[in-house]
Amino acid sequence: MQGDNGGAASDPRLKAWFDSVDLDKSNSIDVKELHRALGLAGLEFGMNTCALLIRMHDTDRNGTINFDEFQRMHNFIMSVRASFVQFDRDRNGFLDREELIQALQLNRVYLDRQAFDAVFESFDIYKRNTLSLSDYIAMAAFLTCSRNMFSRFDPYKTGAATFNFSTFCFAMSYLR
Ligand SMILES: [Ca+2]
Ligand SMILES: [Ca+2]
Repeated sequence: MQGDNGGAASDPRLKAWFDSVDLDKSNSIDVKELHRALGLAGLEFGMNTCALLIRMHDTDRNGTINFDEFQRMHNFIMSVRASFVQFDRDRNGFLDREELIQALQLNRVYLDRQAFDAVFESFDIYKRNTLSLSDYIAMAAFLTCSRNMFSRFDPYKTGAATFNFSTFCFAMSYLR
């Protein structure tokens, strides 16, 4: 589920899109600009998800997205979208639970059934028992950030970590 950042030459169409998204011409994209732009692109995200997408790509940690960071965000979204299309076998624009399990396995995300159901239900906000592309991208961002945050608490990759209340709140504040 990670977007790939090959450092390829930038796409002039992507730069044109970035400039059109950057309404106040600050050379950076803030959460409101991102929310509006993704909505225009048909991706309906809550502000929290837009903020999470910014946090996970904000390499210089200034709270906004410059063009380099934007390219990596774009790559992430496109790679998640490609996996959505691949697993939406009946092409109805939604992933059901079985399709989602396969998609996660391909991305080497292994959750037990209780955790899988909890994650699925938290992103199936309209209780349709399926995930739309927007839901799926939001979930992929959450899982990618969860994995990154977990690995900070499991530096030797034992598969387990210990949290106290402070470190748990620290981790959760990055993910909300
Ligand atoms: Ca801006
Ligand atoms: Ca930044």
